[in-house]
Amino acid sequence: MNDSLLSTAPAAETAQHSPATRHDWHQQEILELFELPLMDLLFEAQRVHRLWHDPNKVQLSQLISIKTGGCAEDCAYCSQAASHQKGTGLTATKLLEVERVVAAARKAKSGGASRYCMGAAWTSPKDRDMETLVAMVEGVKALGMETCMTLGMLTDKQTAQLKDAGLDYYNHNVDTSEEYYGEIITTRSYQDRLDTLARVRHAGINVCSGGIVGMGEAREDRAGMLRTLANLPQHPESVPINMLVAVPGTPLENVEELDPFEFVRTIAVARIMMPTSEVRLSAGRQSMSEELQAMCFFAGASSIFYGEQLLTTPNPENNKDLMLFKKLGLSPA
Ligand code: SAM
Ligand code: DTB
Ligand code: SF4
Repeated sequence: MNDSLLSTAPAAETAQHSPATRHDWHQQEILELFELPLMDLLFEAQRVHRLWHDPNKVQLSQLISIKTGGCAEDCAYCSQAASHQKGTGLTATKLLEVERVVAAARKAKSGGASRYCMGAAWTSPKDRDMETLVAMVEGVKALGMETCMTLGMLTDKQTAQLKDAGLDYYNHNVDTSEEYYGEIITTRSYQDRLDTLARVRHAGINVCSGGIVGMGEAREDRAGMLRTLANLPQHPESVPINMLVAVPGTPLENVEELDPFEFVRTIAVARIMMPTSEVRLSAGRQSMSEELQAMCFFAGASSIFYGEQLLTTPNPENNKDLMLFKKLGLSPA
């Protein structure tokens, strides 16, 4: 269906500079999108989605935690902050060996993932770790997979080293609105995050940046987070929208659950505001029904985290996802 439209859709790189991508969003008009009757919002999101994406394809990214726990930051949602580990009981690990990471990537590729995303519980990498990180990027790339890393803040030199190694994407989330940010993280500022994103963009690495919803924030904050992302000089190529995984022992363990329709609305508004980006239905799928996930795809989600583990928490098994894809007529991009 819709083959003629799809075959003429411009490549996402070209589209980034098309008039369809706006960078001057106002809070009020974003809130007006959120307030639309759900059917109108979904219809508009799906219309925009079809201009730039194949509606029946979903990109699969797989995660690995290359260094777990013991993190000096205090992100309230995170199981890996050293200050929450007494409560979460998580065991910290050292940086994994390159061979182990490449072997796990090979397995992810044979399971169907096209991008491998390596995450470390760091404020920022140490220079002494760069050689290992570079070898990981080279090893995973050599398998023919896209590479992504999320390591915290980077210096210019580290960014250049990762670019030279062939890193395709760098993930660094703004997490929430500038206004709500201080309720969630006190150890580094919103501006620190924007600076890292600018550094990654400047180095010519694709940007992956999104955030988390369901952390007790208001709709204004969800709108504000999307405003920050869409008003960057260039939209992030990937926008992960995470539903909070409320990990026991973290300060957010008892936060009130977000209404699932509000989650769908957030995906739809992200799709409308950043039409050419990949919008990723990210953490939280383990506790979502198939129907809710299907609604997220209709709202414009074009990608998921695939594989039975996220970083420290579970994700649906491959078979379960593949069965859902079959029921919905979706296929991996
Ligand atoms: N330490 C690095 C950093 O924070 O930049 C990289 C890894 S960190 C775990 C990557 C992202 O995962 C966070 O920015 C957050 O958006 C997401 N995340 C972490 N814990 C989560 C949770 N419990 N639920 C949903 N998303 C989570
Ligand atoms: C992102 O936005 N979500 C991923 C990835 N980027 C690094 C991480 C989700 C983590 C969920 C909680 C956990 O497994 O620890
Ligand atoms: Fe550390 Fe990243 Fe977790 Fe924050 S989200 S505590 S920076 S691992």
